[in-house]
Amino acid sequence: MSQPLIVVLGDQLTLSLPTLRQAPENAVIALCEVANEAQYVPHHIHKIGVFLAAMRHFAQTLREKGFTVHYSALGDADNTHDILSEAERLANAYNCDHIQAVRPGEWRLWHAIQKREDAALPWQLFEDDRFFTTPEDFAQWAKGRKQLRLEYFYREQRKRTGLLMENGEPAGGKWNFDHDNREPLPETFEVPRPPQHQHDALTREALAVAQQHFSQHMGTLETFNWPVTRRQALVELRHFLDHCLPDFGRYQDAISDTDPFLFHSRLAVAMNIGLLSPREVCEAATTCYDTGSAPINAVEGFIRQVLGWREYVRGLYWTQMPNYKRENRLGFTRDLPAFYWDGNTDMRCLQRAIEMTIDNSYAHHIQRLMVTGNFALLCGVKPEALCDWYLAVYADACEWVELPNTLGMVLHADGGLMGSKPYCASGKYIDRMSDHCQHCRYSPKQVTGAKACPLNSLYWHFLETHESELSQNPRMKLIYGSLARMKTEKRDAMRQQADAFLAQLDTAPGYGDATHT
Ligand code: DLZ
Repeated sequence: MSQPLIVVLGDQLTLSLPTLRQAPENAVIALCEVANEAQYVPHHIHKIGVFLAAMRHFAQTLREKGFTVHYSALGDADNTHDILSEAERLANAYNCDHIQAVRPGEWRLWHAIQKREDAALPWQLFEDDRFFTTPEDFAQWAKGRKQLRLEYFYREQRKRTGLLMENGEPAGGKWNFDHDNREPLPETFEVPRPPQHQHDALTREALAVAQQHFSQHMGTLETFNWPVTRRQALVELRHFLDHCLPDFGRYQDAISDTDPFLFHSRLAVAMNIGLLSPREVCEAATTCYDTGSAPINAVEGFIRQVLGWREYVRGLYWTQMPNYKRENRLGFTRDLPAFYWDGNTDMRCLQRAIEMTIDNSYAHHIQRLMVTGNFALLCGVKPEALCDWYLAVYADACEWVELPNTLGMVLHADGGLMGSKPYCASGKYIDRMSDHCQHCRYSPKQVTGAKACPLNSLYWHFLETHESELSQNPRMKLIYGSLARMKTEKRDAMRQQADAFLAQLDTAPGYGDATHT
């Protein structure tokens, strides 16, 4: 009788997984902790802690449900420390005749499994149906389109799912409430405190293993506070709906010098490893609009992120890989500045975004896009280096979501496939949307001179450097008009200022050293 070994990967911790739904009685379920997955980029220690603790809890849940489970722990003497070979070793040990898995979250693993087609032990891959759309759905939608704009994809998903729809029309009378979602924070404000998740014996054990093997990675486990069970994930969801969602919209783009989470959801970690389903999250949010506990701009902004953006970047990833990862249309060559690993810079916005990242393995999307992302874009950091950094440092970063966001959205390295223009900004933007500048030694009002915010000259330097690729973009015409009207002496001075800054950045200690583990 046929007997499968069913591999459940670290980001597939969902009981309704297709392989588990139809598992025969004799199936052996394998979860494999392997060193390769923690080290192929130097993941933040919280991220490793999340995966190890959540996988251990999920194995326990599966056993309680009556499944036969093999758990390969990092400390096992016979662990091969590679997912595929570990699965094959276990399949042989249990006399299984084939291996089943759900599409992995990374092309790298998917491709490695495809290459095993002719192996003695065949692999059978199932589609991951935990998303609203499949890669095939996205490919169908993308067929024949020159540009793959989120807005049209998102509207189609709203219609298809009926989420935030009223009699076939968008709830609130509009598809998009972005205009209402750009308020900076008031001078004084109170943010909800995130729930504190208790560490039970299994979590403590998993964190001790992470500490034992990966203590040199970014971060310290003293501040670890991520949900690692379904129950804890539901607590996070309830907290977001009750305390954050009502103000999530208006302050969606705001940045604070003191608070890392503001009104953001912290749900991506739980969603991306499978502890929450995007559908239940979206349905819960729309209920808040239906019952009047959250306004339309907040709920629409949130649904746009989960039903729109999250599905869109995943579709893009699967339809564009593997070439997407090699894209570098603006020809960036700079290494990642060393301070991305320790926050040791006197640019306050970058320092705080990186310190918060080190503390929590988290930064909200505007910090990722407009602070660490914008600086890398203006300096021309090579996509590979920046993508690896984002993948390593954020607990929610799986490649399917991280890569398009970093390479396409942040670095505009895909030639505008996903973003109609680069998200470049000067110090003025940071000053408008945050309270960083009042704590900074640089002034956002000055473009040249010792006190000038480096972002200002870098901004114009970026536009000048990439004039041939960007100046014909209709959304950039206005800014290139300003550049053209600028006096030559002013342009020269800005260029010199930016060049001097970039030269000292390149010679800073640790520059170009990629071994920050
Ligand atoms: C990120 C991560 C880590 C740190 N460790 C493991 C692991 O030990 N076992 C595992 O199955 N997955 C791990 N992951 C997640 C993987 O790197 C990868 O993102 C997914 O397996 C792709 O589906």
